[in-house]
Amino acid sequence: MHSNVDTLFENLWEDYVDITPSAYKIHELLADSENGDEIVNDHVAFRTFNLPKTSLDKLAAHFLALGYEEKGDYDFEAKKLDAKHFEHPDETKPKVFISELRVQDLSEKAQKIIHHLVEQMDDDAVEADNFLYSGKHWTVSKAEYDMLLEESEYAAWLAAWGFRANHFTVSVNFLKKTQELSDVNQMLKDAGFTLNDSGGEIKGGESVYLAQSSTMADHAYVKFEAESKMIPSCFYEFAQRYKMPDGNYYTGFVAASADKIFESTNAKQ
Ligand code: OOG
Ligand code: NI
Repeated sequence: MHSNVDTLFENLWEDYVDITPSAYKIHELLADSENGDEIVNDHVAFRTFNLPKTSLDKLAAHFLALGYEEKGDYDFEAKKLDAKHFEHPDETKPKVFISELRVQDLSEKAQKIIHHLVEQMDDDAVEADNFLYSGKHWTVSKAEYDMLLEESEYAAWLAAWGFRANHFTVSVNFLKKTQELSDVNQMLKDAGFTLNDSGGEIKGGESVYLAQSSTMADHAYVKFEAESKMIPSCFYEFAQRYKMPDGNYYTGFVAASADKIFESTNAKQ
């Protein structure tokens, strides 16, 4: 287990930007870092399979050991996913969103591919300090990736990239240049970034106390069994939180919005 929240997020960030070069450019665009203007990270998200070796709870154990607490849970019927979110008592620490694929709900063929991948993992791999940014623990062929893609974009992404931060999220509330998500989106588009427009560029809004947008994932080379191919890697998200009637900012997630954010790594149009 990691000993320190901040070093964990530093390691996650290094691994993430390696395959998400847009993240650097977006930092430059949104923050004046030379003048000490830092980006505040709202949350980081992880994906996994609901098998014993890789379950959501086993990933979550890394965060619970660092003082995080379980807060909300979410169900994504069509995508066959369950998710939970976690918060740290120190609210300056990023929130964590972990989802897991209900493998048993996929076709026999897809289940067989996924079981074959996870069988290649050591039983206790998930407990390693660096597990959350350790990538994939298996060999996967391009044909297997393509087969998974037919059924579940999520399964295909996870088979190709393994365990790592799927995205970081800029907290729009803490930006200096603007605190409005629509302004951020405009800046991103003016700079040539493609936004995920599934369900509209802005998902949610003041009525659900959370407005979100995201870029479409960068593309990066991934090593398949016999070849390397460019496929969608990771994306960057932007979140604006609103105060609830009790005067506190909403700290949860919104399933209907999250459902669309998942599509930021879609390989098929
Ligand atoms: C997670 C998508 C959901 C959010 O902020 O609602 C999400 C994923 O793509 O793995 O991040
Ligand atoms: Ni997110």
